[in-house]
Amino acid sequence: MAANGNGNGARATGPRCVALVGPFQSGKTTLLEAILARTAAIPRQGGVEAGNTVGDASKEARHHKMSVELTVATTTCMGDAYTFLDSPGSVEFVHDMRAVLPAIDAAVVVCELDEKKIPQLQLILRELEDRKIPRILFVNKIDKAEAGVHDVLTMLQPASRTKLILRQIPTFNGDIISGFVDLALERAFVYKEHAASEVVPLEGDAADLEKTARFSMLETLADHDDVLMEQLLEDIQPPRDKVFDDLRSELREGFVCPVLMGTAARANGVLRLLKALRHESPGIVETAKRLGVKAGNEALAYVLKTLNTAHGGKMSVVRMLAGQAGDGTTFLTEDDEAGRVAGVFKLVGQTTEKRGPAALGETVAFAKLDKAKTGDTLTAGKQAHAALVKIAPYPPVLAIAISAKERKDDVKLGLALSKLVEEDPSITIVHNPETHEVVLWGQGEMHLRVATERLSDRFGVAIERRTPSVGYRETIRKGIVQRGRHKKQSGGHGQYGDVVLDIKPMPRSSGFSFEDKIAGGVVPRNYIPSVEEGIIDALKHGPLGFPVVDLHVALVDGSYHTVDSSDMAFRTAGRIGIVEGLPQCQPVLLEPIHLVEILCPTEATAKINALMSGRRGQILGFDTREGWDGWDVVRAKMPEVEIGDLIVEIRSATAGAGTFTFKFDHMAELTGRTADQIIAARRAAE
Ligand SMILES: Nc1nc2c(ncn2[C@@H]2O[C@H](COP(=O)(O)OP(=O)(O)O)[C@@H](O)[C@H]2O)c(=O)[nH]1
Ligand SMILES: [Mg+2]
Repeated sequence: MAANGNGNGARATGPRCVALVGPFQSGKTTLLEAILARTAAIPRQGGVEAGNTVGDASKEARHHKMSVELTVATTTCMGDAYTFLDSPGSVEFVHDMRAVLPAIDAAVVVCELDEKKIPQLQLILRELEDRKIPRILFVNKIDKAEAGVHDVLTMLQPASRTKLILRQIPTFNGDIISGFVDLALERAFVYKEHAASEVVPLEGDAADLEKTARFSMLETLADHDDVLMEQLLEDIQPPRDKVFDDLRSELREGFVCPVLMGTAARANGVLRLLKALRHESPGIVETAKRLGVKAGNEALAYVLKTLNTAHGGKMSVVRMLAGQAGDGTTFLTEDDEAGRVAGVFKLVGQTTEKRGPAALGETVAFAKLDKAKTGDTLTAGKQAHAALVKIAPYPPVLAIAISAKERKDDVKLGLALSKLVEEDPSITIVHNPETHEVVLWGQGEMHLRVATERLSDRFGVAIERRTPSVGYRETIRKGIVQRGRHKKQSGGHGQYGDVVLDIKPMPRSSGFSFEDKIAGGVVPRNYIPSVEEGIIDALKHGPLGFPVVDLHVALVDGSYHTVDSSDMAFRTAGRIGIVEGLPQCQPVLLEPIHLVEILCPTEATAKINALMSGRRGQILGFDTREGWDGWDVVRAKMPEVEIGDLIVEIRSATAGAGTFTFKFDHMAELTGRTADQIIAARRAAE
């Protein structure tokens, strides 16, 4: 138990690292802007609409008017250095957020009073809860909030497994929220645009509301503090310092999640938020403890983000978890050399400023750590520290096939792709040996679009993109005995090979098997492997245009010529046997069917079921999602081709919160119009 107010000691000191997280469009980038302006890191607060924020300054972010990657900005607030990490809220870029979580002291979860965004908020809070990261909710856009004060917790609590406590209540001027009462300070404030709020007397209705709200805040705190509980029962007013101590220790212990509010766009409520961070959030000492870092002299750092700039320079944004490091420090990753630091920088978005060595707790960029990747644990010295945490990216859900527009860029593309993955491990690259496609797997449409934009903007490779091929196959429905004869007599040496093949269909997923049934040496033994090779070669491309599977071929008869027969000739004979035989075997298309599991908020389950049925899905059933109130799991079998852009529709049916995984299940025969179209398209492409 925390208890008694002195459980966690005084306020943390030293440099902090705080992530701004939350649903898409909740105002994180705007809040960062307000914080930077408030702390004089920038002269004036820019806006997302105006396209002049520190957060969304990359070419891709400006272009799409949304955050598409992590922004790092360091500022000074009341004498302490604070690095804020503005994380993209879109689920497609969520790995940028997840990757920083291990190294932060606390998260500010920016949210709105909007029912539709609750599932997304829930997803983010889950992640923070699971990783035991202290978090403060900042209810933004309070200028537009329609829900009454009393609705705040009713609406938000279902998203949080940790008890929320309302730290502030709004005050009104008519219908408009004009300020707030801080329940711990017991002080009323009136918002001033882009300036500190003004203290006003706490009186009238506000004073009554404050009493009730404060009491319920204290009641929640008392759940983990027996002394406070007794004071409340005996109607004793707890001293203000005691309340602050409890707020601090219970936040750090993960017993509560305080809720503050404001309007980032006008910098309202921002100073209070900064003060809450200053007084209540933990610092590097607690964070290192959370991560199990053994305090030593050796420098230890965690890579929050990797960036390859257009000019070829590489930057690793790190948080120092132990010791200090600067120019010339050589680092190891968990399993390799990371490189030697050549330049230490302070970051404010796109602006970099050269600085001295980085001390414990600071968040800086190191230049030239050639092999460091996002998520790596870096150690100076001879003995590499084990990886502190490895956050596996979510499995990718959408793919595109890409190629360099110009052949000469092929090698450059290869290099650029490996840098892309180093920066963003939620991208996977798969080479399809059958189709020679390079397939880029990612977290959604925008994610893949931004990835290809980066390939051209940052790495200078223009890209062409296509829908990746589906792994169709074909098989046969009936058998045949077919002769394959290759005979050429064109002066000099001729060519002669002659085989008889017994071709038979086999059950699904038996692949291909070959059998030698030659008796009496009618085909000499040394030529038989060549016959098999010829067959295998022909099966790569069946009569419908796809690889042929699930058949058995026996070599039953044949003949040879003492002079003209050769490996080559028998190879060709084997090929001819297949090419001439298969069209008579009722070839049929096979399509891959996957087992799909969709996770969605319950209110979307019916929509999801309809969506799956509409895409030739066979629903296997649905269940409540274990450990997740208000969520379901839908299971279905579905053709691969229908899964192609499934994520786009799942997200639109679930306000971005739903997701799915899939796993190959079986190949199924496909006939009729759909099959005809696929075969025709294949022919047209050849
Ligand atoms: N009314 C109002 N709008 C805001 C506020 N904060 C942000 N916005 C707007 O909300 C939208 C999303 O903001 P942004 O900071 O990009 O959200 P992010 O996706 O969380 O980074 C933008 O159009 C902002 O101008 C606020 O406090 N009040
Ligand atoms: Mg943003």
